[in-house]
Amino acid sequence: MRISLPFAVFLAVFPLSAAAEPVTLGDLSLDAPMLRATPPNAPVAGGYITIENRGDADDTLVAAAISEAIAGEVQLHTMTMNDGVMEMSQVEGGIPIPAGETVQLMPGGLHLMLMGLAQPLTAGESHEITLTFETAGEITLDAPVLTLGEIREATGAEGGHGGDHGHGNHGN
Ligand SMILES: [Cu+2]
Repeated sequence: MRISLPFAVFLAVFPLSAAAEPVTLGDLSLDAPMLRATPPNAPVAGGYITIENRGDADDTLVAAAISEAIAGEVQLHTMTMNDGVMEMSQVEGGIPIPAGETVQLMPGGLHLMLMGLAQPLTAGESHEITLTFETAGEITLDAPVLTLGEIREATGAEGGHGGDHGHGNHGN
């Protein structure tokens, strides 16, 4: 019985560690892509990733895509405060990834939004998501589906009202 506890902990932790392996695309380093698990009949789901630009030139995340079996389209969203209410809207012209900077898509901030979900996203699954950058080009990454709690832990996102409110409005 003394052996079983560390082994169980290893099994529980390993999937997250594996998902955290950064991937290089040109001057960009892409880390921890993830999708948010949804309740049944949710029309949308959030997607998150951390993008570091190690180059000397700005780049832009111009598009994201996923299989039609999962969602109709993937939009690039931002959250803004409007009269005390967090609202989300599409980012015009894509998400800038300035030279030398790291841009983190996370709950309550910039995020990918899967629109027209064909099925609920269940924690433990993973789905391929394709990102297109103006300069670095295109890459397809395997993004695990995580619960909001797991995503907040992984991204350091605030557990506050804002992120939940925007997505709850839109997503439930
Ligand atoms: Cu959104």
